[in-house]
Amino acid sequence: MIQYSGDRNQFDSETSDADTNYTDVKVSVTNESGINDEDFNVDFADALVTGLATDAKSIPCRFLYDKRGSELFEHITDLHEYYPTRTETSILRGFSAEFARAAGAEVALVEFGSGSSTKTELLLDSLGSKAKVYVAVEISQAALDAALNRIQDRFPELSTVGICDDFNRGITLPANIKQHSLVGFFPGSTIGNLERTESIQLLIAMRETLGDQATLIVGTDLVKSPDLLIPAYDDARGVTAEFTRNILLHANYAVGTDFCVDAFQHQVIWNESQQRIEIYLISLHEQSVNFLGRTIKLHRRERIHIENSHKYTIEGFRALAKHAGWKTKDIWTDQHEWFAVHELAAN
Ligand code: AVI
Repeated sequence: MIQYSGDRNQFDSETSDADTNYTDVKVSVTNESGINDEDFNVDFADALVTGLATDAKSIPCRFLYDKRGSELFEHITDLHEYYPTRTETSILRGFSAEFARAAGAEVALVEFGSGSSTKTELLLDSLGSKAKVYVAVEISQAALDAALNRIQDRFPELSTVGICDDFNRGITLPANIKQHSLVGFFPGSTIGNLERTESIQLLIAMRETLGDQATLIVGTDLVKSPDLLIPAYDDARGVTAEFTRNILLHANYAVGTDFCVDAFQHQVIWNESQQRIEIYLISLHEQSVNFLGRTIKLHRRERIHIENSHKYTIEGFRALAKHAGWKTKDIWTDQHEWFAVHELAAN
């Protein structure tokens, strides 16, 4: 954790009730970053202190998703070059009727990292009256509220539960949903943004959360030619570049860094041996970044690693799921075999 040299509650300790009328005074407490305490993100600050201190600089990709980042990601999913969303959606359209026929009579659907919950509607549509409860686990409160309002309007009979948390942390489900058949839903190839060992840990945690009788539906992007992969992460209109660079604006806002965003270029690499897309921000010239009393120097062409997006073969992902204690059941894929939807069973 970060050690703060300043006293973050200095204002409180130096001011007494006797000399201040609090009802008339609007107090804005700032810390050493110059940012209001309520906006300051300690977790992000911690990650920047660690990630920028070494030669191999990095910022964790979870910080891509502030309000602007989430909006930009929604744009990415509509881009022609970004095939995963529309491909997975078409697979789910074909698969959901078959899945619903085989599902139990009373289903509780638990979605991890639900975002806008768009794909969920396909499953809920097919499940019809079998769907009793929808639990959405999402780190962004705004995204969670908007999605649950929309789902509730479309499916008025369904009980909805929102859990605003990071699904990587281990989620506790409401006790009363255990009476239903539990179906976990983890679409979008979000699992690809984790390292392989982290993916195994997450799949183990999901099995613990969902219980012995659960089913888990996971979407994974498949290994394919870099001719398709690179443009998917480096589109002609530059939306993905803006999405990546927005992480620096997020840092400026939430931690008080002074990143000059225009001095960084988005770079995408296909790492063949690791079977993953790697995204970096490259410093266009020698520069320094200041925050929390530190100065970080960057050479010309020095890069900051922002994100990995692992691609799996069908067999590779099934082996990983088995390693995490899941039984592998059906797999659905598209005609080009660009994307796969896996059905896993806890028992
Ligand atoms: C959220 N995640 C699955 C996306 C991906 O494809 O790895 C994030 C992304 N980054 C750039 N474009 C999309």
